[in-house]
Amino acid sequence: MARLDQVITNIVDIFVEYADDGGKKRQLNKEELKKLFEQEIQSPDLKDTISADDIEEAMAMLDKNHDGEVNFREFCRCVCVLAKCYFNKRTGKGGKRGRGKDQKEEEED
Ligand SMILES: [Ca+2]
Repeated sequence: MARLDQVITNIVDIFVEYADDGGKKRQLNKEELKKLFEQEIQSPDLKDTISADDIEEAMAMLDKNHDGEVNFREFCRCVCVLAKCYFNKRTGKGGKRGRGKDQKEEEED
């Protein structure tokens, strides 16, 4: 598989695997989100952006429609935030951004 094929397949597979673990299907509740972060994010820089250690903050940041769960669309935003974090690190752009629930979502650089 090509690299982008792998990325997309992984994003969907990870979401479905954790979302269907228990509770409502196709939605990540707080416990599932915490488990996902703990097991699927190891890089210190990414952990610094979104972490299982402060699951309340992460949930508040991701749960845009305030239903207490993270749907696939909200999960994709999460992946996007993490990707931007790594992009900024790799290109030396930005700094400590992408934290907190006050972050503007569709921010353009
Ligand atoms: Ca939600």
